[in-house]
Amino acid sequence: MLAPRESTSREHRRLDGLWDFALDRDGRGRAEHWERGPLPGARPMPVPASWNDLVTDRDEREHAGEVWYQREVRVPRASAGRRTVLRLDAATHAATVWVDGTEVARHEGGYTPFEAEVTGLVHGRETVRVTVCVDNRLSLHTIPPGVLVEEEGRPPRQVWFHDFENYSGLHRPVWLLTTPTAYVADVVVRTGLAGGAGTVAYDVTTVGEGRTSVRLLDADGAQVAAQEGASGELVVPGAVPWRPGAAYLYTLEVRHGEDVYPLAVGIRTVRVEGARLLVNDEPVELHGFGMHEDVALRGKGHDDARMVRDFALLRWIGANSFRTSHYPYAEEVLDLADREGVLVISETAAVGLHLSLMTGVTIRGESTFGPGAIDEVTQRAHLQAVRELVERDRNHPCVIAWSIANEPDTRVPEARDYFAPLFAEARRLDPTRPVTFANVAGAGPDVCTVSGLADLLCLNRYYGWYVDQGDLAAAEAHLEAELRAWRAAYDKPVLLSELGADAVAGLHSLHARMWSEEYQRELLAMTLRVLRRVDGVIGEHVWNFADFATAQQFHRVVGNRKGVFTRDREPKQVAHWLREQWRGGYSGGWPQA
Ligand code: GCB
Repeated sequence: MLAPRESTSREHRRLDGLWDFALDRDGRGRAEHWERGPLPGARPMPVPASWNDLVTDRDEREHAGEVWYQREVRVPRASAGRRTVLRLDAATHAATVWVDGTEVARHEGGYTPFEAEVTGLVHGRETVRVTVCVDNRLSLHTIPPGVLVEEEGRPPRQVWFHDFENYSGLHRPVWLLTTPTAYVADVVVRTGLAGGAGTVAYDVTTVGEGRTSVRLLDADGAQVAAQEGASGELVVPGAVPWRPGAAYLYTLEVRHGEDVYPLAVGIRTVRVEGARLLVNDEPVELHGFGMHEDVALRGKGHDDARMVRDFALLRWIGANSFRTSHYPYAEEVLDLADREGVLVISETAAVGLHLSLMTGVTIRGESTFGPGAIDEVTQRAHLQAVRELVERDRNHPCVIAWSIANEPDTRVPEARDYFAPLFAEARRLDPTRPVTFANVAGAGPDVCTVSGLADLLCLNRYYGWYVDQGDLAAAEAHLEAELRAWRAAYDKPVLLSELGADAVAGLHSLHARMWSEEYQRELLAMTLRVLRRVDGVIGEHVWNFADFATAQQFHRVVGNRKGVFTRDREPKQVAHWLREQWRGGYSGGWPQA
């Protein structure tokens, strides 16, 4: 689905700001048709934002069920004779949308956009009422999965299998878009580089009568190639490639009839060859983070200020990449990564497909895949999540790989049956990028049934934290042995996609004991030293960029403290050390005192 882009033919209005909000504690809203009139007992709620940390009542914060958003929208005068679309960039986790009481959209999946054409409903109107019902409940059939625990005399309680807060709401912008009635519906580009020339193969989907053409403009706006027709290939002699750390963006101006859609294009290639990851045929190392869209008060609500600070810190510390752990991030984030030359592994929201980790709720003997657990209904939702991710993000030069899931239980043969169609679908939709998943501790090369499907091996490992606790010498030996076992089993690049230690900012220990800032630094130093010794390891994504909110657990100190930065984006001690490694070139030694 095309991201909203203004042009001479497209007018876009962001419907951000305060909406009316009602928390449907008794589940009455649908039966009482709250979409037909003003919401009962409405209070103000900002969009985009999670609602959870903006309410003061603890039971409300824990509410598992539906919440309602509503606002009046002034219909743009310019919409007459044009197509009008209502687009929601993210409603977490499922939503139904009405315009003046008429249902226009339903969507499942909390981190991908959806839209509805509302031309007929806004025609001739000055204002319309938009109502959105958002459901935060997770089940074994949703991505991500969860379980609703219902007990006599208590409100239902949501349990989930992933390690971050189950924030909910309208997390990203809501738009009212107008386009001509004949319009560009989709564009797919694939770029190549050969003998100093760049190629941009394009495929445009259109609706309505009109001529289709494309022009490619360089960063100064000068035309470098042009062609008629809905598909073809542009050749750019002397193309400036998009490189990590040195992004160069062209604009593909796509025209159909009166409609103009501008798409940022970076000309680059990515592929895996043996145990190397190549961008523009040059081997790249990945140094960066698993991140989260998470900040105080807003929760998972997109915030340009947070985003800009996060990218500034990535640059400050010398990181060149991140994984969108554990869900597709806002498109604004990918746009900025395109501009900054940051490499991104884009991940679906399939986190927690491992029922014996994390929760304390026992489901079907804790075997993850099969009837009554993660089954073919879940797999259908997961397939849809893969499709929506690839279809949304495939034109971004920053995206160098697709991650199908985080830490599924891949020790069992059923996992391979479950995952094979998901890998196949990602490759069918995009044969140009490596496909991967983040492998969980315990599913080593001898037992993992899914790694053979991946082009790039992403391993999440916590030697020195969850295992070999406080014993970095043992951790060092065990990590190295495991990495060597992977390399012996597969001729594929290995990325340590998670490593880290919790550190409560301000907690110090001369002897570097667990939870101190010193221990976090020493664990990272040990891990990076091992990584540099093992051939075929292409880098590390430290867990996590910043501290983040989680469910309450005995091993969480008001959230996960593995951040290299605090939740308000200030550095812990380890940040300064990492900066020396990443910006100065890795020394391989222990940090200087
Ligand atoms: C993991 C998960 C991540 C957790 C992290 C931790 O393996 O992928 O979501 O937050 O460990 O800190 O336990």
